[in-house]
Amino acid sequence: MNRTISGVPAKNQALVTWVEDMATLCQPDAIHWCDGSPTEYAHLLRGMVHSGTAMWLDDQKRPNSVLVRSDPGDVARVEDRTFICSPTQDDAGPTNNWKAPDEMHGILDGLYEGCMRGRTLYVIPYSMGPVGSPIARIGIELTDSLYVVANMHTMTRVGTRVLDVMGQSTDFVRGLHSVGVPLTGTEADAPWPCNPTHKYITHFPATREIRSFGSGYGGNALLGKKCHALRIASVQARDEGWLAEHMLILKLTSPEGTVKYITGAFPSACGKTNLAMLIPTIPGWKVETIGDDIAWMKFGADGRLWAINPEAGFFGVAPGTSMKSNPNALLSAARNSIFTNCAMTLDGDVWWEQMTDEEPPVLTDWIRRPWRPGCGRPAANPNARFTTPAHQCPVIAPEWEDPRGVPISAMLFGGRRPTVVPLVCEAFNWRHGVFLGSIMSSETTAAAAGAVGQLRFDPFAMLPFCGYHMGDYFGHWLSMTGRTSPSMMPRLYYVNWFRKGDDGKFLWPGYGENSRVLEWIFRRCDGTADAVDTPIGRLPRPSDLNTEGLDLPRDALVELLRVDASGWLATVEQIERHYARFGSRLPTVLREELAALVTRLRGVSR
Ligand code: GTP
Ligand code: SPV
Ligand code: MN
Repeated sequence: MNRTISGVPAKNQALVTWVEDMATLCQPDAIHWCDGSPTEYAHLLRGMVHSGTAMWLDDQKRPNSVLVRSDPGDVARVEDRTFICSPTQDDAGPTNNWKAPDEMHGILDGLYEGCMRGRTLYVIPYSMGPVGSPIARIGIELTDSLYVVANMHTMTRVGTRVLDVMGQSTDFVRGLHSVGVPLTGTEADAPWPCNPTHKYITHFPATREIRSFGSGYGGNALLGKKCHALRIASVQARDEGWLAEHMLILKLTSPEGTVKYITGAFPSACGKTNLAMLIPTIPGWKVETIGDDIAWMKFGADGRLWAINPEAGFFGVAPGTSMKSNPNALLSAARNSIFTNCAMTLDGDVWWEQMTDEEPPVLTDWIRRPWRPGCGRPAANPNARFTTPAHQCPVIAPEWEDPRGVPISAMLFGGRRPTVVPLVCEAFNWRHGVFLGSIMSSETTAAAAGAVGQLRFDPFAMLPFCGYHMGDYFGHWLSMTGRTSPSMMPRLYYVNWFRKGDDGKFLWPGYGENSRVLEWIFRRCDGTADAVDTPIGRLPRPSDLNTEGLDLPRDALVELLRVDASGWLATVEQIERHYARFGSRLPTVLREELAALVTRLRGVSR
């Protein structure tokens, strides 16, 4: 077939052959090799506007930015259509959907056949992590979605320099993505093409392949993010002795000028972006951002764990982001950004719930309908997002792209827990901390399709992202401490910004006030803050937290730091059922930790 080719094809023989094979299968009209240049990005945006996928925002208010409205049926990750196709079902474990690799390839090949007719196949060479860094990894995404290419430009490092580093190597992750809507006749393309009946987000960890079909949204389609940097990378990390985690990375500087780096695992839409760029309410403290969603961590020669952010941009939750809650996120997205499923103001800017104190009198909502305050529907989709270059963040740390990464002093685990879990709790030691990570649970959010607000276990915030058996994953975490001396390991903390009072309101003000908890953690790492041993871990007393200037009733703080022994005992049965899913692959030390917790709790509640 006569197919136009634009851009500069790679010299890498394995890559060229694979691209040809995939083009033979998908039958695009044209192939474009992405160079990652600003010219290319400008061309992508113009193309999206031309096809009706995107609209320019007002150039004074939001320079070089567009608003994209997706199909209303394609607005979030689809966990029930996500598969880990490891050679055996046991390798995928009980928390992942599984199909045998051959069977899945058979299904997908049927769907991919001719799926790009009438479209262009874009070849995106990308690096997760600074190009050429020893920790960075290369992937190639093939896609027929302009929206995906434009987002990958911001979220990863794309282009010719990646191909240069790659040389003739065959060690790269192969990702194939299609929206699954061939253009066969003369009909106009949909503004947001996606396949209404077939959606598959599939991973083949053994061969480092990703196949995604039918959706164009976020983690379903931007394959560098969850598919590569978490699901495939978690398997590589297991095999090679490192960690690929759903974690923010922040830099915390004390008034004395001492620096510590902290990571935090929170489930989707549970506060990573907010914590990563918070403005402390306590004087003299400073938070700077390294990453807001993913951390890759390896041991350095010094025995410490060093983390890099494999991404180059933020794909941040828009609703709730305001100059009060997270000014740094809003300022990051002031220009050069792609807004997806936000509402639009009359003067050509974006808006979403809680962006401003007063709601605009009239808007166009995310489904292009007129919207007025009080009309009973949200103006923006609850999973509306902004795609923004990380370097635009006013508090991005100067070392955020350091190829060596940053050394980690503490790791946080947290989720949305209206009851039981206190504001903060320090693990007694590494294995107790791994226990806490393994029993993390949180209310579901709009980041994934399905019901919102349902409590589920989400160990290490990795439930939808772990590419292998979760029981083995716990074992991998436990094994980390054997790779260095215990004093080199980060301290582990369970935090909860989301505990609610009897009135159903959050007890803790959150956001910038979370710096008070960060201060305590910082001082614990330095050995200068006190804690009391409780059955669940080490907790600050109210007087151990810096509460100067905090507008919070004393009984609220007492409640936030109360160990609810009967509440914990009431969850033990659920934890046992959660653990039972992992069968013989559950490390015995975790069962021992649970038994020890029960003994300690019974001791106090007697
Ligand atoms: P993903 O990008 O989906 O992985 O999410 P994320 O963890 O980065 O979530 P993000 O920081 O964007 O927060 C999502 C929601 O949590 C927003 O609606 C915030 O308003 C809310 N949120 C964040 N921090 C806090 C907090 O400290 N307290 C309360 N009550 N809400 C918070
Ligand atoms: C998440 O859901 O955790 C996200 C957004 O960070 S997505 O890229 O869609 O996975
Ligand atoms: Mn995420």
